[in-house]
Amino acid sequence: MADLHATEKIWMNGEFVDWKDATVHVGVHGLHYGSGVFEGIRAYETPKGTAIFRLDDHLQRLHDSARLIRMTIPYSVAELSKASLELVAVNRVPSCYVRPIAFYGYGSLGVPPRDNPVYVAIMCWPWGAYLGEEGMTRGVRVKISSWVRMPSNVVPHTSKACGLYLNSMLAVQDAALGGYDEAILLTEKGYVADCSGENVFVVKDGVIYTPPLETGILHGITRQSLIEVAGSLGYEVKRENLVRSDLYLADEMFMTGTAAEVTPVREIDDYLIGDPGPVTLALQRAYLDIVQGRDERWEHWLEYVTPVPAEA
Ligand code: PPE
Repeated sequence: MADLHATEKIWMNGEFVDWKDATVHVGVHGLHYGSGVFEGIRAYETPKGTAIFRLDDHLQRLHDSARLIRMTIPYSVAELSKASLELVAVNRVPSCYVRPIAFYGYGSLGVPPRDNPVYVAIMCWPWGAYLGEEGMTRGVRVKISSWVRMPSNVVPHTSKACGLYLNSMLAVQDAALGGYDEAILLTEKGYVADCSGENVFVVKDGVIYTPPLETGILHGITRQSLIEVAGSLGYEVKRENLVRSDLYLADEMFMTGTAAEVTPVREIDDYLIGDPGPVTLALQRAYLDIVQGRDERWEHWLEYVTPVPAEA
């Protein structure tokens, strides 16, 4: 997990403000009720300069997340895309994490938002390996949580909504207290959903499995990318419901997410999976090659930042 390393500017409601000035009142609706939506995007250093991975797909998901909670974001995908690219440029960070957020602001309190404006901000800051450098090479230890993933008829889990992350927070805090790196949440029926901040994949007898979207998981953009990339490398990928024994008996297991990229899992509930296996390593390498601009077949997923000249 990352400490916030301040960069120079934050884009807030249409303008660039200094990092320290990007503040809100304690009466904002989003703070009281978690009524916001957010995204996590990464920008990478490539041979042709800094590029943001699947920027418009993330911003479209932000709009979809908002629609699911009946919120209208007052900036289009194109406007937010331009703002994100400019933000990374003005902050002069070669690689970073980009965090757009939209939430109900100051106006009235009480559960239904009324005259609350929708505030929109985009931050970016350097963020290294989500679960540590060692996790990326050796694999992490994960634990199935006793907290169940919120079912889609309680809140739409396909919305990357702020309030939903209490569910993830409880799960990952419990896992950390038990000495594990990350938590896996199951659905009420006992199917594998996702981790606190990643989607789950296992490999068994050469076939790759991942839970289907009907499970009520976040429609991960890394997940979706990896499914396509794995297919192009000749692997069979099945979207199937998994139960906990499928994880314990897996030949290989890994997690995907913007922050976590492709992180191997070496142990689940103290069942040893082992060192990252050949499929995991091949997909991790393929993903890093793509996001870092070393594989031109997937260039269409990269949006290049136009550098701003250094001030005289
Ligand atoms: N499931 C959850 C619950 C989730 O939060 C994420 C992203 C994913 C799956 C993977 O989605 P995608 O990034 O589109 O492949 N989690 C963000 C968490 C960051 C945070 O801790 O804050 C992320 O990876 O940006």
